[in-house]
Amino acid sequence: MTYFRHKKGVFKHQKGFARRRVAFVMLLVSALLITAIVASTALRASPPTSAAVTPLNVPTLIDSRTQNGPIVIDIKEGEHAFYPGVKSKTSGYNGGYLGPTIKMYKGESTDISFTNHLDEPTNIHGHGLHVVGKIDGGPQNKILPGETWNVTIPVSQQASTNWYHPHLKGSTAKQVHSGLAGFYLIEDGHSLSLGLPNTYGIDDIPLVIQDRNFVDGKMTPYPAGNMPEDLREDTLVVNGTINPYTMVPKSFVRLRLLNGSNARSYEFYLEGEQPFYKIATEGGLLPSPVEITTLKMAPGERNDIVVDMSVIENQKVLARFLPMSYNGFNAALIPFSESQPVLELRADGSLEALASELPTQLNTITPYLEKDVEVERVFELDDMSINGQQMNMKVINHESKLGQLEKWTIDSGRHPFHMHGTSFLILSMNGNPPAPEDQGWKDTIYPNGTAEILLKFDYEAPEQWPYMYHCHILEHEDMGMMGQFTVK
Ligand SMILES: [Cu+2]
Repeated sequence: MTYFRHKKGVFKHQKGFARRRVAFVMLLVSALLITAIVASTALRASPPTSAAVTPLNVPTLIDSRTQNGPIVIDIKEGEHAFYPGVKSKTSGYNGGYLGPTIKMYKGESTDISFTNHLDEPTNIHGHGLHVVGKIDGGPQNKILPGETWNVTIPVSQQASTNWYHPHLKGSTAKQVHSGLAGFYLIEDGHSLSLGLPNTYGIDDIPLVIQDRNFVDGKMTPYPAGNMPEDLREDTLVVNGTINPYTMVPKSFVRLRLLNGSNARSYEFYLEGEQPFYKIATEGGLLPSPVEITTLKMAPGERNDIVVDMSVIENQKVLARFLPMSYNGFNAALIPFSESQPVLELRADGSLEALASELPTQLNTITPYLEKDVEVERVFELDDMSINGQQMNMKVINHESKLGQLEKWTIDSGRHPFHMHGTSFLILSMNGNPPAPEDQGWKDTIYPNGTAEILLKFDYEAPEQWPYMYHCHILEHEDMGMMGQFTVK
């Protein structure tokens, strides 16, 4: 088995069958496309309504302000019951699957001590953090079995929803799939003064969305041997629970959505296409809440949304499984899955309604101006490489200057693009200005075409500890769809 990577719309096939297979697929496309559209339409009309029976698993909260000494995180193999009573072999941080949510504050430092109890190297990347290369946790930064990585994170960025996960070249996909992922939440004085829902697990709920396969209730382990082109599985898993519910106050409820899947993109919506509010992108709060009815998210992206639970008893959050590209040709090549439940919110009048109003002003974002751009770079993602090059640990692909405004044109095709060390603002998406809900700070983007972004780097990343840019389909990243750069 080999992987054929010379065309967009990559698929797996046997050597020697390329031409015949392509012709066969081309013949199938129109029929499948029609089927897919019909299926999609039908699914939109009838979302899943099966009652949720499992209480939502909410990761343990570790608040950095309550710690005496470093936060201790043990990285280890374990077990986790996705379905009640059926245990799967998994990995986790301080537990069987996923890890604690670590809350940090702007202007303060957080000490964390990560010990690797696995029988293979791992590392910890702070996805979304604005920190120097050495703390960022790129592939150079290995934690060998038995070793401890002590890190002090100086938090200088605004309130935002970020996450930590392994980032070793070649084993990121497998390790994240096994359960290694957790939230870093950052708050600041402003975010805490707004009156947004922020009671953890009650009206401020982190949700990591993943897809997994199960046989007899047990999670299928990551495929051994040949890595799949990209791993898309059939069952939606939310914080390690399937079809969960949670009790919430009769008020506004904040959901911090993280697409922590290896390769799948989703479109989130409420049952009946009820409106909800998007209040934050990856790097911080939006200027104002933006009312939307659907929200697409690629791997690595985070968005905070607010659902009004003041007048309804029950609200289901659902997700459509998106094809490889949001639109077009590839749609027919990937089996369409039905919409699946993310979370059932059940209003409980006995819980104190903490956030009865949603502020109309959330944040001030001073836009970067295109006229101030000093350097332009282009990133073409194709053929499992970026600008025709695959990741080479010994090659620095470019050098950025501290504080210099850069414009990056990202011709990403079907690949979500992420860079380390900073947040960017979108200048254009496929030739259009960003929609209001996309006019926030981001670090991961899936334009499904071409985007222009503006960004600058405020922290150093020398040759020993460079920053990465890469496709956030983890299999693609592991196969080399990644580059590295310094900031000085
Ligand atoms: Cu990719």
